[in-house]
Amino acid sequence: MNSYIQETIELVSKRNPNEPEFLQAVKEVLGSIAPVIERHKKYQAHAILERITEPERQIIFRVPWVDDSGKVQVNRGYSYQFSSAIGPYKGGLRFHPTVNPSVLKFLAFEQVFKNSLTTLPMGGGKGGADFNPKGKSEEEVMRFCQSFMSEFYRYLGPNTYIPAGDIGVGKREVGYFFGQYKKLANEFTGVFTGKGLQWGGSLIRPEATGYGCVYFAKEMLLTKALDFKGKTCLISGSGNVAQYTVEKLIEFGAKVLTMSDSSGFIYDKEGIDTEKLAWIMELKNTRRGRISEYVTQYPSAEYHEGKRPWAVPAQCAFPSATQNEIDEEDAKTLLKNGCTLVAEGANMPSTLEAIEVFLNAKILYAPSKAANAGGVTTSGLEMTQNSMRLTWTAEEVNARLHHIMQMIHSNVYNTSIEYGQKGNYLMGANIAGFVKVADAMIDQGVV
Ligand code: NDP
Ligand code: 2IT
Repeated sequence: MNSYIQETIELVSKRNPNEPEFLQAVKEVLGSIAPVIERHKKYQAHAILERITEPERQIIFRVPWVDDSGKVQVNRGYSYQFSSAIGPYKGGLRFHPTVNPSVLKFLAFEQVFKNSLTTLPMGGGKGGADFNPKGKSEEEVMRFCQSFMSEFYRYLGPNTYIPAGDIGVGKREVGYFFGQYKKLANEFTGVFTGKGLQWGGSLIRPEATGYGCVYFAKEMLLTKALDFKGKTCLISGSGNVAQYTVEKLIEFGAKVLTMSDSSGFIYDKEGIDTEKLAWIMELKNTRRGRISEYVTQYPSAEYHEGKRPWAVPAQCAFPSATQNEIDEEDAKTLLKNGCTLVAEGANMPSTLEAIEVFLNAKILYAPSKAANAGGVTTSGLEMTQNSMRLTWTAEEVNARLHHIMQMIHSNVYNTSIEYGQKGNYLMGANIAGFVKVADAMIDQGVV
């Protein structure tokens, strides 16, 4: 490995002990950009790697709230403002009991390069709390969001930091955040994305990550003169990203076999069709139920408790739940069963070892920062509409999203060719995302 990269990885490991996810993301990015670091000595001369791996600002705060029984609860809130080299901090908020500095730093770090790929002017950030929304009442969720925002609002602004949703944060939570922000800041500005459609949200933002992931995968198939018709697909997760990935895959003629949640997965041999998907959306978005209920409604399907879907034979996989959900064994199983396309809807769903398996097999492997960039892209389009004080139609937003996903694909693909590894989307995405941010940092001096 290049010695500058090696030294930086050692520095990051020493500086950030006990942060395995963050270190994993740093290794994933730095491990594939050696060709550009060697070609352009300016990046080492300007200490870009040391700077780009250190967040510009990190804030940890107390979030006290009162539960329905009158008991005071305390959670921990975080804000990671990683890079503002090419725009204001932009990225989602995650509410999940596993949230900690390592998880949010990996997400914020990845977001920097993802946002760079979108072609839009957005820096990278991420935030959240170790709060578990599952099983909480509407009132508890609202009180928690308001308490979170009572501190978090200081760091926001339409030109400073514009959050959105992620795991455990959707339309409902963004509504409560926005209401509290508006009250505290006394201004109605486009400070969040993923807002309700009646008050500044963009059409197609809910669909954008899933649709974008399928658009990207379609471009990959096109490089081999293939399409989705009749292709069997595995999807993990059943939240925002998974639902709209399934919707678009059905539209493109694919056969969707699985969906999951953190308790297990369902396998429907006949395929999840539009009607079944509508039932799942109602189950998940309105009733907030478990995916296991699917087999009560559709008894010919199977439910596998405590398992992930990767052992079901299929041609394509769309991990859309969480980080490190595909390990080396899972990757080998997927390949053995004939999988030739993996497009990551979730952030960093494949371990470093699993990625190695995909790259060695030269299958169509789309890393998350390229494949799931459609969500933040459409957030960027929401910001544009808010700034212009107008709203585009669904057709217009969808066309722009589709076009940008095609541009991201060609940028990533052409970069992989430029650096001698045609079809290595990991290298292409990391180099293309890196160069724009690194060059902006050099232009702006040591800040
Ligand atoms: P949601 O909260 O809507 O859904 C998350 C889904 O993943 C649920 O089915 C959930 O199951 C499952 N899940 C969460 N944690 C785990 C876990 N530890 N093990 C197994 N399953 C789990 O989140 P999103 O759909 O928004 O996010 C999914 C992924 O996509 C995340 O990696 C996120 O960072 C990424 N992403 C999201 C974007 C967006 O616009 N929303 C944009 C780009 C990436 P359960 O209900 O049981 O917890
Ligand atoms: O990981 C991500 O890109 C997101 N959760 C969406 C971020 C955003 O600002 O829309």
